[in-house]
Amino acid sequence: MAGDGSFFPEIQPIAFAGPESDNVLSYRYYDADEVIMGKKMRDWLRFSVCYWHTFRGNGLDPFGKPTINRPWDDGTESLDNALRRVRAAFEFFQKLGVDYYTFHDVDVSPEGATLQETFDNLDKVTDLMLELQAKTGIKLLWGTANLFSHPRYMCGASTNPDPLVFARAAAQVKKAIDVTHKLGGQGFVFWGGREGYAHIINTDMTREMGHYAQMLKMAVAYKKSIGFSGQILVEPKPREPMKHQYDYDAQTVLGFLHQHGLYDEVMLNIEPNHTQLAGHEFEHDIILTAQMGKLGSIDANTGSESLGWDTDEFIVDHARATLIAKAIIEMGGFTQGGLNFDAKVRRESTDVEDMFIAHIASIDALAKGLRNAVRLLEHGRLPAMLKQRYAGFDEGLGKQIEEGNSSLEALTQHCLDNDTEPPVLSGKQEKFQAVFNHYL
Ligand code: XLS
Ligand code: NI
Ligand code: NI
Repeated sequence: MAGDGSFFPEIQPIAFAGPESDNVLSYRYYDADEVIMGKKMRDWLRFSVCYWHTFRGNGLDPFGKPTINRPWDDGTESLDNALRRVRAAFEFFQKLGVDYYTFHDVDVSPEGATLQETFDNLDKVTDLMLELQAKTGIKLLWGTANLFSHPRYMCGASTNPDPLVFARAAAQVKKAIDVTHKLGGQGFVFWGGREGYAHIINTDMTREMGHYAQMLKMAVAYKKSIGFSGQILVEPKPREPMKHQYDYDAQTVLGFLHQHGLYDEVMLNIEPNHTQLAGHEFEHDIILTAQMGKLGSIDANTGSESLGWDTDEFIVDHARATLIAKAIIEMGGFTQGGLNFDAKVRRESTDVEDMFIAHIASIDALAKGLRNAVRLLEHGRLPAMLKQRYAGFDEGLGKQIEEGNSSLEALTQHCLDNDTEPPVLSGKQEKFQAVFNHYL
């Protein structure tokens, strides 16, 4: 084990035990090295544990104090505590059997009295992370800079009205890209929690968005200058903490990237709980970006229909997991992204084993989703039904429209020459839903 195996003495490495297993500390559907549709399950799903919830979450909520105390964490911001936490984290990743993890700079290492001291701390902690990566084979999916917790960022980081705050954010981004590169990370995420506003009356939106685009351009330029080959990602979210956030949803971000000439440089990291907050259904932004070739990675979580905030719950629903897996397979799998559990145990789930059970249950749901999606796609019935629905665009008049070879005049003439109402074609939603359920 990564450390001396002493952080989780009660937990054995989690193994595949098959669908009949009633052991919640085993996998029923996730058999990492099993090849399905030409790829190992681990390579289709590329599971990742996030550091912030799983190793820094303590159950604090706006109404109550922390509920969760971990035996390896003494609650201080000392370097020793940070280093011990890293050892616990790697043992957790290893026992769970995931290949990847993600982190913010401030999750892993304490901020110092000066910027230089903060950088030095991060160097020391990432040295240990690099050592444990080499020892365990666990890899960094992506890194990021936390540009939202510190009070200096209360009015935004890249969109702050004060250029000195922008500069400070830039320094933090540069360092976070440096350590991500050092650790061989496959991506770098921008989640703009404070990039938005609390009231429009004191906000110049177009200036702020322009500044944000400049930050992304600097990151792209810097990435190229140091030979960092990971993807730069933006993670949309419509609100929380700000009342309005600029990266509202996937379509908004894609339009923003286009506007600023960043479309080909930046991918999207989609979190379904954020998609739900934007008023869409869970799967909407994943399917949209997957089809457009812009789905870089997924923050695998879900919200509660009855709650209006980012509850970051683990996905356990097989239908939803199947929709995600289908989108991943249809885009040919991830290249540098994965399924990152940006999810937390409930504040009432205070046992150490709950950390394992939560991840195992979600890994298994997504693995079941993958198996379902493979059957659905290999069987071909649902894809054929979908293709049939649009068959009119495969030939003749439809093809001319789709390929841009028609005009209002030509179509008017066509309608006058064939002056009858188009036939009524059923949308067949219930049939599609019924067939989809065959594969769950
Ligand atoms: C918060 C975000 C955050 C990002 C990383 O809602 O999901 O956790 O994934 O900064
Ligand atoms: Ni996220
Ligand atoms: Ni979130």
